Amino acid sequence: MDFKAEYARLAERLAQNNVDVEAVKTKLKQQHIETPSWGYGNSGTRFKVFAWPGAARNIWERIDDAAYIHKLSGIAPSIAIHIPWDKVDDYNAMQQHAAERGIKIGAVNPNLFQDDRYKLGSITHPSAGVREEAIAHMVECCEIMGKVNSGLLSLWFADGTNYAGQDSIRERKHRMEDALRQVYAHLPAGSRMLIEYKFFEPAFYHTDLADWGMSYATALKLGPQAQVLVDTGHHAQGTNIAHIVAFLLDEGRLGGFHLNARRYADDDLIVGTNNPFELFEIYVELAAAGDAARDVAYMIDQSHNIEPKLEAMLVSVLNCQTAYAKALIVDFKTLRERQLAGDVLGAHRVLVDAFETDVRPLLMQVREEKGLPLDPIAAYRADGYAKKVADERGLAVTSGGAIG
Ligand code: PSV
Ligand code: MN
Repeated sequence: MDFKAEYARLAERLAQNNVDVEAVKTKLKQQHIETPSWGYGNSGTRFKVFAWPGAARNIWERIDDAAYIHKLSGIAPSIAIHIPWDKVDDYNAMQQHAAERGIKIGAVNPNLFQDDRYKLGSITHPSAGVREEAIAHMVECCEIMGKVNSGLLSLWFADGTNYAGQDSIRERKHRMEDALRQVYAHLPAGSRMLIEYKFFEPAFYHTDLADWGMSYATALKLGPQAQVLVDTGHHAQGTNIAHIVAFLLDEGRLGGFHLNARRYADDDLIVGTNNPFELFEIYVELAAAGDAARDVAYMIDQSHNIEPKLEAMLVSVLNCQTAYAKALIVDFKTLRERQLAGDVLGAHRVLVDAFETDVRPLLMQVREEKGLPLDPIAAYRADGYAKKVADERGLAVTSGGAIG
């Protein structure tokens, strides 16, 4: 495609629509999507994990893969880690390995759901001994944050109950608050605690942090370093996530995202595949919030089952770029005028116009200015990296299922 001519036409049209194209390009160049270490290894459903040739086998290979996605996309300069999946003896070496490849270690995620002792919960467990072990693990993660220079402790709890009467919901709430208060005191200076919610699974009667309101109330009690993490897959069907995003942004408590496309439950599909308009709506709220959205962290949280790992991650990152670009080119001036005039469909039309705009020439222009491949997916497909890692790493033996 002769993108230069198309870009010139698009830039002209955007300028007529009250869009500062240079400012849009600057924002696109600063976009930052974090990829998860666990998205590079073999993972799938609880029924079956299909091994992928070349899937990363350890944190060093996961960092290599994350750096490769950053090299192609230019907007994925950090990798989230999950402890103990990514536990190492030498965290300096981990940070160094990442730095040499041009990326950083991002959010540190404690794992409070895979140990036998957590059958009845982690920090809400009826036994004080189990709760103490869970707290100690989170404190260990705060220490790791210091070692890898991470500013985010990202928390998700599988805690909840399966039957009415199984445990006291209110007491569990108090246990949760007590534990988080203790962990909060160990956060490195200037860092943040992100509190993720999920309305079901693996507990099905009640989940201790079931929705954004519960995470928000908890964050308010803890202090300004505690914020809410919105995992797009963790809502009931039909929930308006853009509304939650707008509300939390306005309250200064939107800490970050786990991005994915939810079809029925949780987080297993590539963000922006079946939900491009939903993703756009979310980015419109972020773009409209301007500086108030400055510190929001964007992280992919997906577990690919049948997709090639690297290409899936690249598509995920690029889908976020496309959605952000479309949000940035919204004619916010006309939108506001139409909103104030009560022009319901006229206002809606402004968003639809932006959503229907082909932003590929704009993204190519941005990539060219950043010295990146104009079409990262074509570059990936033409490149030998996937074949090289498949030859080197081979096909790992997998077990029956895994969390995702
Ligand atoms: C839980 O479903 C979740 O979304 C949490 O963020 C976990 O840390 C992640 O998936 C990985 O299992
Ligand atoms: Mn998540």
